[in-house]
Amino acid sequence: MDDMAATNTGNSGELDAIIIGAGFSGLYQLHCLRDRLGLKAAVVERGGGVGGTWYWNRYPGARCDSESHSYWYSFSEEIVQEWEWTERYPGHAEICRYLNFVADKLDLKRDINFNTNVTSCEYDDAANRWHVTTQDGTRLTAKYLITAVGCLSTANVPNIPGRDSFAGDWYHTGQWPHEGVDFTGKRVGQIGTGSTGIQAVPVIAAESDHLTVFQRTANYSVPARNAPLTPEFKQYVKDNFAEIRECMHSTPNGHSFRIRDRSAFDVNEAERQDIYEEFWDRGGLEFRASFQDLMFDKKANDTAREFLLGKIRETVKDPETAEKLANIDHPYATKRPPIDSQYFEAYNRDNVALVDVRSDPISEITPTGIRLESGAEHELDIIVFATGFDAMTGSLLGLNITGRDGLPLKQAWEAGPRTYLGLQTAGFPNMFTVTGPGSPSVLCNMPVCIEQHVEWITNCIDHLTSNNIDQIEPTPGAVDAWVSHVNDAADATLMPQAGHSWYLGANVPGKPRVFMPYAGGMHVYRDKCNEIAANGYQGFDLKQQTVEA
Ligand code: NA7
Repeated sequence: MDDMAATNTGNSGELDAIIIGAGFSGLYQLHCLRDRLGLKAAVVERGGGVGGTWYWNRYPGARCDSESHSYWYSFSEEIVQEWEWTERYPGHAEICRYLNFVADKLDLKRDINFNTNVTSCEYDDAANRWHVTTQDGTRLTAKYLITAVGCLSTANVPNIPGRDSFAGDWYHTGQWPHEGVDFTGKRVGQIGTGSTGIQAVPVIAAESDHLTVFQRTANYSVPARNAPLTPEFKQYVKDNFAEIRECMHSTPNGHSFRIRDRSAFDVNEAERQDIYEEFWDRGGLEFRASFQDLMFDKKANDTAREFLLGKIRETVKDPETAEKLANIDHPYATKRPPIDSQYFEAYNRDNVALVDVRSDPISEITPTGIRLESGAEHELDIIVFATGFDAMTGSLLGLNITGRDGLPLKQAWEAGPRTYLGLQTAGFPNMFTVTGPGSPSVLCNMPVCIEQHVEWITNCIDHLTSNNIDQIEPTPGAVDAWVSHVNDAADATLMPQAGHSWYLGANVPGKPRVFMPYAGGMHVYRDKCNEIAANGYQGFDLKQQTVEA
């Protein structure tokens, strides 16, 4: 068991609320329900410690792409003042230390059941209660069920023929062994060049004998320019946190920078290049914010694309490798844009090779390595699957949730997730989802949308309790209208143009293709949620139920 873990077996039986997941969402939700509303609440967590996605994502180079001074809770001035990040982007270990610090400070661990896998969640119509069953057969019962399972927590391991015949070791980046992997003297194959793969390549290249990267879709990347934080910057953050938070709460993506209010065509070609150079030097996700129309106007996006392709060709010395890396088939940032530390530079090393598996797909994994359709064989000792997640819905559907009249969530979402505000699903009374599909979630800096959701849910439960309301659930009409609004918001951007993006579920064979996150902007979404609550929870059915004895 993890050294930071604590197993709590005392939280069983009847509760007011069950929270699933002990990441950023679950921890804050427990604090709000238990310490602000005085409810009896408990968390169920499959990991051996707090951290959620960061508990599992310990692959080489695992680091957050949000800057540390925007990647933390903002609800407590005391926590902001007491905690000190060390680097511009927090690494996975530091994030876990931070979440442990918060959990200890708020005394949360005594109400978390670690190492506990949920096997089913059933709504009991007659009793108006949720029953949550765990792997060891324990049954918890509560009026409210809050899923805080994260958007990127169910690993997608492609079912490539022969996978289990591989004589070496293989790992998925999202299920990385806690003791680490020793790459010394090994021939490593890495499948996947998303945000994770792009972080892992330079680190694995430096640690292994040889690294072969199997690339299906080439990807843009901007240097992260990670560095230790200076004492001056740390002080600046502490002194100006209210202002930083105000920025995070009023921008579409919840980051601590603003999208510049200018079109790519408000400036001439030379000025545009200078601006791109400036943002390239600055590094990080802010590159996307250099002009306001990059996500909406293909021609504007093309200017960023050309700049970024130019950087790949300039960096990568072998022209053939550079062309494979620059052969990008989607507009910039229509898939989640990675940021990196020496990714393209890694291809200049003698021990790194790039294989294009779009033109010559992987046909099978053999005992000794990977074979392509052309018959080419790559001998390997270790395979790293940087192949992403069954994003946004995978972890929710994995909970085996059944709602009113035994309706499985899998059935309700057969054609794709259908929620109201990403918060609730019709037919699943008193079940709330933190950063669910249909909310801004992955299009926003996660702690910002998590805090907004948790606070909204807390205020809602407070409203229900104070008004003796037994049940809340969205009306089917409100769900239909929201789903259609989510689609319209996506269609107003260029994002649906990346046909193989996980935003659309396209990375998992057989998954319905629906644009899942809400692309209308976190600031717009926040206002809508507030307005709906202020109007007596418009679009929700609030019921006083006669509960059978
Ligand atoms: P992503 O972004 O889903 O990337 C997964 C990568 O793996 C991507 O390059 C995929 O290619 C590739 N992939 C997936 N399955 C296969 C198969 N079967 N064969 C070859 N290549 C494959 O996941 P990440 O973990 O990098 O990032 C997820 C999020 O975490 C990220 O966006 C941040 O928000 C944090 P494809 O593009 O599908 O052709």
